[in-house]
Amino acid sequence: MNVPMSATALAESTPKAQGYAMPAEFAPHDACWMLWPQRPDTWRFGAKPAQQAFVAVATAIAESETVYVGVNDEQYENARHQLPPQVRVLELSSNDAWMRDVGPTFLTHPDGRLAMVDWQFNAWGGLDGGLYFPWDKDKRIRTKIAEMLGIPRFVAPVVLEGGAIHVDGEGTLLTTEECLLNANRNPGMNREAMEQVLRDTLSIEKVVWLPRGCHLDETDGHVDNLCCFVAPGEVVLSWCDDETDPQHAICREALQVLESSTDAKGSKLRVHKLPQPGPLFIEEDEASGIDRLSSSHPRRPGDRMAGSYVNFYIGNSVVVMPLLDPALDEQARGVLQGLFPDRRVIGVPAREILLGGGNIHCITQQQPKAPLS
Ligand code: KQY
Repeated sequence: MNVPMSATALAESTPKAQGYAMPAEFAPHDACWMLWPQRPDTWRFGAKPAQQAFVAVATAIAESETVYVGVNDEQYENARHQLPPQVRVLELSSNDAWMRDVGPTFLTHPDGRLAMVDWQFNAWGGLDGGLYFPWDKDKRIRTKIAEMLGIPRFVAPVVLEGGAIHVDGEGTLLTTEECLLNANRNPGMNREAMEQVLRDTLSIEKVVWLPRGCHLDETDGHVDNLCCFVAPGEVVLSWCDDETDPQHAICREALQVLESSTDAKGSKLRVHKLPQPGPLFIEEDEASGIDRLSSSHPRRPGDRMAGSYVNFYIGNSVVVMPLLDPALDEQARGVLQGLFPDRRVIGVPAREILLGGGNIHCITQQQPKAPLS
């Protein structure tokens, strides 16, 4: 019987109807999925410095779970050589390296089964503000992973990237209006219609809508760069004290929403603040190493980058956080260590990842442990 490789459109049957739900990132994992950076219009100097940063991230995560890195064939030997032996390298074509967004949103069933959601993908905005063209290989990644794992794939009718959502695993989802309701993702869709899709797909009950994501975030405000759950009922929010910085108003707005929201269980949310690094700008010598193509987002000297310590990955026994600003790295590490007393917080130099427009959370995707596996 060929059930595992089935693809189901939400109109036929929903994950919720079948008993699946999306677990929180802090629930146990079986593995973490990543991709290998190589395109020279995203990553400077032929992606060599970014590859070193990805190796450091994969190595840190591999301390507590299996890490798979998908690589285009022409980079297979190089990736295999650079990554340590405990990291599993496999051929998996992609247009770039943002597994959070092009990879599966995994679901688990109380009886131990695993499934995934296959969202629509248009490279963060399609031909209206999207980040590159084409994105055909990215679009096939979820199907290929479903085949590899032999799990059902639910095809959702909305454009959504994994970095646009966070869940607490107890019925609450955090997102931004700026991204999910953007005309370049889901034109004409309102909150109610989107909430219905999220309920049916992820089995959540309550959506907390933040108005906007980080200032100048090229993803149109992914929540994973601004705010995330660290435990049920607790979130960490990137925080900027400088009233002259446009990020300040965004943080205040988000804080107001969070402090006046309750989660799916009716409990008030506790908000922890994490300092914002920088502001950080692309340097002349950094931009000079990046190819400028008309088919991709320009990365120019002086452009402000949406740096944030919130863009970290929660592994089974580690938290892997970006190091972005020597003046604040240690303070941010201390905050995170306090929030995750049972995990070791590992800082990885991550400016090279930020130069590509995202960070550690954006390049990783957890595969949860199915409850009875
Ligand atoms: O925020 C994320 N999840 C991904 C950032 C992708 C940036 C593409 N250049």
